Amino acid sequence: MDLLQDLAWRGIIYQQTDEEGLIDVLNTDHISLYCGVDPTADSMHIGHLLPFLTLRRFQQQGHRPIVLVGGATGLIGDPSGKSEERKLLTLDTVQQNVEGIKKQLQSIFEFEGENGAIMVNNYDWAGSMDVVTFLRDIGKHIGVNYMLAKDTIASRLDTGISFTEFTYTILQAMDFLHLFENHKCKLQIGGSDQWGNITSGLELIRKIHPENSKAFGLTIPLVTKADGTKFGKTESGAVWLDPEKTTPYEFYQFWINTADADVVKYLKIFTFLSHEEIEQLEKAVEEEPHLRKAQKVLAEEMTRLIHGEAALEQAIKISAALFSGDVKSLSAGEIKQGFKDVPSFDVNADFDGNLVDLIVSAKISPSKRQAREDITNGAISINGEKVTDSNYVLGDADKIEGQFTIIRRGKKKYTLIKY
Ligand code: 383
Repeated sequence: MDLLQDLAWRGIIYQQTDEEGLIDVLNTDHISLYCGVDPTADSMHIGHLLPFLTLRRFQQQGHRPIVLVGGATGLIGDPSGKSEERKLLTLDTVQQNVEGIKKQLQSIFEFEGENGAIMVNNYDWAGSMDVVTFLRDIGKHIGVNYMLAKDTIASRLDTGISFTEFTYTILQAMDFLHLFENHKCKLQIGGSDQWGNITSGLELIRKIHPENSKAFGLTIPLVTKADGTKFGKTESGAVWLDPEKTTPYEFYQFWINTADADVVKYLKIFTFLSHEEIEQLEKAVEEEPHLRKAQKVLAEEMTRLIHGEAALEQAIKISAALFSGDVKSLSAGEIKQGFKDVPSFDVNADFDGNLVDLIVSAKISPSKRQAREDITNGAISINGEKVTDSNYVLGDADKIEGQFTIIRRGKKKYTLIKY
């Protein structure tokens, strides 16, 4: 099975220009291909992952990926999929964001070797282009009627679109042209929202190089969930690749919580597992869904890919500790990850260790009386161990690395005490 067949099997292809042509080119040659990301934040989230993982599939087959960070386009704002004009980011913010995103992309690709990835920033060519050159050499080739017909622009004509955002698609087209001319880049891939921008590039290449304009576009479907809710969102917002924003434990949990109805699809599009391995897991979902084998493998593969082996081991350890309630074995760093969304309480400097007082001030039990009752009833545990003495005084041994005590009331209600 060749690369495009594999992509089709995985469900990674949505739209394509000239399918036959691309098959021909890939069969005869190794190519360079690209995908871009705009630095609208200092981190990517899992919504960005799929096109870049797809670039990696091409790299594994000997092709050269070009990853483009939009230092220039990020200053303009892609109207695709947006119903309102974007707020401009400052030059400083965009430059900081570029650095964050570059670091993340660096960890996803191999930059050494014959088909090592290349990282480019469109600010390097678009940032200094003068307006007269832009209008004469680029703008002259793109018809306004052609632009108005694009979904992303047509859908904004009622509510309004600035000339700035209207022009965005030409900037992205210029990138494709630049990479076509300077890196022999023949293919641009992106999410389905990028179809209009990708085809603008092909239009520009065709106009400027009519004799030799073999270039292609391919889009990837939007990742959907069987229950109709939006993929990649949790109660606390987007799932970021930056471990400071979404800890590796949270990242792992996100994938573990995949529904049975989605998990095989996600294994296909997000992981590099073989067809056989995925088919085995598909069987496991059908025959023994309660074991959640497929979810575990998905979570492991993704966490290892983005955060590395050590962070994965930690995420598994934290998950097991939270599941069994045996939290004593966790380090302070692991507690920070695992208890990020749990209510917490900072003790005062004059706190004398009295458990009943602590439970009341941390709002674990509503009154002293109730607190004593909860303790004697065995409803309270400290760092995973039941405490039934209502006169208990917390000591240093109850402070994990001098920083935390985990108090649990009942089965699940955790509170993180911080010193
Ligand atoms: C800029 C200049 C180029 C080529 C691409 C770009 C960025 C592009 C864009 N992409 C999205 C982004 O940056 O806005 N105009 O957030 C997302 N991508 C990828 C994928 C996706 C798209 O980075 O569908 C999801 O992640 O294409 O929304 O020369």
